[in-house]
Amino acid sequence: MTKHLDEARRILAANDRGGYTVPTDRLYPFQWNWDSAFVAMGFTTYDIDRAYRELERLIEGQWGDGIIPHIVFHQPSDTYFPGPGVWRTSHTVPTSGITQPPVFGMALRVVHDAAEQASIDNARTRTIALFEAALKWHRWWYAARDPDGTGLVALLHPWESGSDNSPAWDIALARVPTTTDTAVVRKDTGHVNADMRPRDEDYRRFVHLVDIYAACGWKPAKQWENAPFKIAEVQTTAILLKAGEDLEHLASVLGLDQACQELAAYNDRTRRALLAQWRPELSRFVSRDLISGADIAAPTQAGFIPLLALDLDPGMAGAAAAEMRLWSDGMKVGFPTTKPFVETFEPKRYWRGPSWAIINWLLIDGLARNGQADMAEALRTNTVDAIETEGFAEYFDPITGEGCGGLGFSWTAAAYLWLSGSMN
Ligand code: 9WN
Repeated sequence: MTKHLDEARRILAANDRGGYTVPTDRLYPFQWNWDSAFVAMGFTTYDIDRAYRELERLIEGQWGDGIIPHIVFHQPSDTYFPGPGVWRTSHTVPTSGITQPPVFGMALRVVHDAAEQASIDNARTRTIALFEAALKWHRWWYAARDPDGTGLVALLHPWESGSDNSPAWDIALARVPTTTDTAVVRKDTGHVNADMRPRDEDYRRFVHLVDIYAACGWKPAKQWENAPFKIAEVQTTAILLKAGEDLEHLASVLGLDQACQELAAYNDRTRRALLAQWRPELSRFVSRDLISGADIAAPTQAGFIPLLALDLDPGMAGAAAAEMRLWSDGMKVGFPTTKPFVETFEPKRYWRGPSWAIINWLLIDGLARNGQADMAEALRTNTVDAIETEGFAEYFDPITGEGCGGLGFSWTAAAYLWLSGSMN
């Protein structure tokens, strides 16, 4: 184990670009939003100052309206597409114009608690500055991505989910044209096998959406009006709620009473809305396509992520756990991001089946929260074993256990530090 812990720390050091961590060299040469939040939690196991730095560098990319974009282009690099020229945003530190799951608030609580325990200097001041940024971002989520006040937040681009080519988007994305005036010059397939990546057609639709939002001047209200892809999404909403709970807790321990009340109100509404997305006949939660008005029934991991943020009654929790067990049965590495052997399941293609350590991390916490300690522990040891066997791969083929995608991956290292640690 020590050997692997050392290796995990070496990977984070190798991917350090000056206070922020790239997901992996060349394939992802910038700072990614939710990657950095997981990485910050990994850092708390041995370097709390560096954990704070990771979050502080990320908010250098925050815009005046509160969004923390999904990529911060701190330094130029030509090994990734699409770069700043395609995004056409106007922030001083170049950034993309869309966002990613708000794990940030969860990470901030973890970092703050560790700093308090270790009596780190300036912890309160550093936490408060990051807390203000997080609160602004949560306000942005509700204003920009839930203007009707439903309690569920919507994604306008598959990249915002972090699960880019999930089968959950197939129907909605098929409505998005493949036309674009932007030259689509993919770089990813020069680094990893094309069979493991989203398809060319997906990329053309991804870029079409970027074109539309750039033409809206990245103004949230205009984007909302013009978006051809709009999904009220349960994985992101659950993460927003869990992060909202963690921020509410921080506001309370820091004595920020008004913020505490504001967050409690957001959280209460979202809790009710998320719970209403449970479908007993499927034993999981479902997202809604806001363009067609239809439930998204595609069986993906997103349907179980709400366990992270809700306290389900034992009947519901048991049903979700039983369904998860069915999906994991016979898999070498859990938890598959698409239900095995349905038509859309592809065990090596990115978010269409493979197991990801950070998704497992969220599911482990969700299972533990909902009285499924044995299952949580089984998934934790399975994830740790997979990494020890195959290394710090981007993700794993659930059937064979093979490590796939990029190697020396930061969030896999962070997940290992966290999941293998005695502190949890
Ligand atoms: C687009 C960095 C990111 C992750 C996402 C993952 C992948 C980017 C891409 O890599 O997305 O954001 O170009 O494929 O899907 O979850 O944050 O690791």
